[in-house]
Amino acid sequence: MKYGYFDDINREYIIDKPDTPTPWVNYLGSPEYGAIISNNAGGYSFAKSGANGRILRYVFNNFDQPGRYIYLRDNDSKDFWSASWQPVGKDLTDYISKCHHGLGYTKMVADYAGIHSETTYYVPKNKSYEVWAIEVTNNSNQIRNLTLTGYAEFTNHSNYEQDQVNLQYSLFISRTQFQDNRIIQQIHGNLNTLEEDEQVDEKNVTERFFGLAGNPITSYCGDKKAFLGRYNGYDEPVGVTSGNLGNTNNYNENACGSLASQVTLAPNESKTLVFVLGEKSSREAQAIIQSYENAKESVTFEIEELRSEWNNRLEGLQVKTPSPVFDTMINTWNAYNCYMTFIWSRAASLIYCGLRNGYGYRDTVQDIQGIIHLAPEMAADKIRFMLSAQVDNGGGLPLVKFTHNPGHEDTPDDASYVQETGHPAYRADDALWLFPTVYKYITESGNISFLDEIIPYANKGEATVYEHLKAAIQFSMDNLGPHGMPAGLHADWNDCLRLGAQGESSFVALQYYYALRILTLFAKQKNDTTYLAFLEAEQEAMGQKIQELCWDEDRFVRGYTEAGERIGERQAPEANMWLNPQSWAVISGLASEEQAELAMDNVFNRLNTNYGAILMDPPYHKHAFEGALAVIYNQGNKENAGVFSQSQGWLILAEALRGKGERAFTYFMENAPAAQNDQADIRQLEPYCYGQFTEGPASPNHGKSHVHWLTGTASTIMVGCVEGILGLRPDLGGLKLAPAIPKDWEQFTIEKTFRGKTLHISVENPNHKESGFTKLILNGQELNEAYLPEELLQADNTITLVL
Ligand code: IFM
Repeated sequence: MKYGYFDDINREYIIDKPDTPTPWVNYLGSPEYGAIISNNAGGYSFAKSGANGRILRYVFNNFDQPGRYIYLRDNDSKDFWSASWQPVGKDLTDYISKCHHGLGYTKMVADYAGIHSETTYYVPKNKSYEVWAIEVTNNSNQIRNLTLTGYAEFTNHSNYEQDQVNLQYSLFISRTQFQDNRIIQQIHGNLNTLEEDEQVDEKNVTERFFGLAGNPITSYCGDKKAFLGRYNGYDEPVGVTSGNLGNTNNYNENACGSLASQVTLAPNESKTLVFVLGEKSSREAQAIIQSYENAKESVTFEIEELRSEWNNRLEGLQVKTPSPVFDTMINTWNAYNCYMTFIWSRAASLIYCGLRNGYGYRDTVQDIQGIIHLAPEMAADKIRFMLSAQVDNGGGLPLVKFTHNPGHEDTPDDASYVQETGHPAYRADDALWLFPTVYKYITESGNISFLDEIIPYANKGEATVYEHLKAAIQFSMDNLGPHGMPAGLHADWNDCLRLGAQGESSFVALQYYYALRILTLFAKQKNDTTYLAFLEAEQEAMGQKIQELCWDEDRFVRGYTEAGERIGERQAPEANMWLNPQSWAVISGLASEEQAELAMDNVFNRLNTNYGAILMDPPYHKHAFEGALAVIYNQGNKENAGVFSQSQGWLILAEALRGKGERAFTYFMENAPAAQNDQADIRQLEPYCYGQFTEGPASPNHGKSHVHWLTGTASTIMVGCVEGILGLRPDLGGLKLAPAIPKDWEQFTIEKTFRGKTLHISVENPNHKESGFTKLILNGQELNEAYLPEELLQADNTITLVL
C-alpha cells in the first residue's frame, strides 16, 4: 500500500492518503525555534530545548494529538471540517487531502464541500516563531459564509515532563488574556511586578502568543476546556460546532490559543489568513503579527526564502543515476535527514520526547559526517564544538550538555557530572569517531591548517586539533584490556553490549586501528617523524593482536568480556555471528582480501534479509552473558538481532571499498525508505526518512521500522553512498573517483562542488562492470588514474570516467 509519492522537482513528499500507518512528520525551524508537524497537523513546538522550552503540547503515544488545528465551518449548513484531515476526520470519499512535506515547510491542501484550502506551516528564515498561513478559495457557484478557527494548545510549563505529570503545580501557573489581534498566555503571570531581570525561585513571567493577521477576529478563546466543551474531543469542539468561541479567558488549568474569523467568499474568490504563534513579549508579538498584514505577499516571499536556502544547502552534490530511489535519497531526502540529525541530534521527534538535554558524543560526531560533503564549514564548527567536549585525558564527554562551557566542565571522573547526566563512565569509542570525521572535513575542504587550530578541552587546558587527536589515541592506550586491545569501559557503539570495564571490543579495536591509519597521514603531512614511527609500530602491533584474538575461521568475533569469554565465536549457541566487526574489518583496512571475502559472504548468507542485514544472529534469549543487555528486547528488535539501520551504511561502504557494487547497491535498496514507498503498511515509517531499526526475521513483524528521523543511520548511509557507491573519496591532495555500482548502470552523472570548484562528472560503464578504471578525462586531458589532483582543477571542470 502506498500513501504518497515523491515530487523531485519541488523536493516534496506528497501524502495523498492521510490515514498513514504512523504520523509522517516534517521538521520546521531551527534550534532557536523548532517545530515538528505530522501529515495530520499533529506535533509540537519548542524554543531552544525540546525538554525545557516546550511551547505547544503534544501527548506522546496518543493518536497524534493535539496539533496545529485550523477548522472551517460553513455557517449556513453548519457543517465543519479541518484544514488537515484530522482532527475532524471527514469521510475520505468526500474529503480530498494532500499533505506536501517540503524542506522547511509543510503544506496541507484540502477540498471539501466546494471549498479549497491550502495551509502552509513554517518558521520563517532566521525567525523564532511559526506561521500557519491558510488560503481559502470558494470553488462552488454560490456565496459561502465561513468561519475559520485556529487552535493552538499551549503547555502549562516549558518543561515537557512538568507539563505532563506535575499537574498539582503546572495547572495553577498559567492564564490567558485577549488583546487586539491575539491571545496571550502568561506562565507565572503573577510575577508581573518583577523587573525583567528579577526572579522568584528562578522564575519570571513567560509570555506566548497566538495571533491572527489578514482578517478581523470575530471571537476568541484562551481556555482548552471551554474550547472543546465537556467530554468533547478535538474532532468536535464546541467552539467550532457552535460557530462562536465565547470570548473566554483562562485562569488555571489548561490554556489554549483559539481565534475565529468570519470570511465571506464569492464564487472563485480567495482569502489568506495568517495565524502566528511564538514565545515573545506582548510588544514583540504585536509587531510580528502586524508584519503579516499583507498576508499573501509576506507568506509567498518567506516560503521562497526557505526554498532557496534549502536548495543552496543541497546543491553541493546532485546525482542522476538510473535509480530514482537513489537519486531522491541522495539529492534530497537523505541529505535533509542528515541536516536534521546534525541540527537536532536526538533532541526531538515523536519518539524522542526531548528529555536528553544534550548531545551524545559519538552520535554527534557521526552525524557531522553526513553533511561534510555539502557544508564543510558548517561541519567544521560542530567539530570544533565536539573537540571542545573532549576531556584533556583524550576521552569524550559521553553527554555534552546544551549549556556546554568548554574549559569548565566536570567529567565522568566527577560525581557531579555523573549525577547531572546519568553517565557513569567514559565510553571506549566516543573520541575515536573524531578520526574519520576530522579526516573527512580536512580532505573535503582541503583545509589542512585545521590541524593547527587551538581548541580548549572540556575540563581544562587547550591544544591544537592534531594534539586533540593524539590525546584520543593516548586515551585508548591508557585504557587497554588484559589482551592488549582497547578496554570496553562503559560501552562501545552498541549500547547493549557491556563487556565490562576491562572487557575488549573488536569494534573499538578496529576503530582504533583505523584511527592510527588516519593519524599516520596527518603525521606524515606534519613531518612529525618520531610520532610517525610510533604510529606505524603501534598500528602494526595492534593489527597483529586483532588478527590473533579476533579472527575465527570465517568471521571476526565481537570481543572479550572482562571474565574472558569470547563473544561472537562460531561455537557460541547465540550471537555467534555479528555484523559490525566484519564491515569494520574492511573499512579499517585490517582484513586481508581473503578474510574480507569470507566475512562479507558470511554476512550476506547469515545476516542479510529483504530489509537489510541484522546486527547479529541468533538473537539472545537463553545464553546471554551478563552484559548482553540486548536480551531485554524482544527478539528481532533493536540491538537484539534487529536490522540496525546504521550498520547498513557501514556495510554499503565496506562492500563498495571492495569494489562490490552489486552488493553495495543491494544493501542500499533493502533499507532505503524511498524503495519501500509502496510497502508502507509493512515499513510504517515515513518513506522519506530513515529509522533507527527495522524488525528482523525473529520478529513476527519483520520489515516494520521504528524511531524515525533522528538516527545515526542518516549520516552513515550517506557516507556509504557518497564515498562508497558514488566513490567520491577526497584525500589530502585531491579527489579519488572509485564508484562501485550495479553492473546494469550504463551511465550516471554527478554534479559536485569540491573546494570551491564545480565538477561535472560523467561515469560511463559500457562494459557493465561493478567498479574499476579504464579511462579518466579531465577537461579534455587524459589522466592515468582515477584521481583528480587539486592543482589540475579549474573553476569549472568536465570529467569523464570510464569504468
Ligand atoms: O550507538 C548507539 C547510539 O549511541 C544510541 N542509539 C543506539 C546505538 C547502538 O546501540
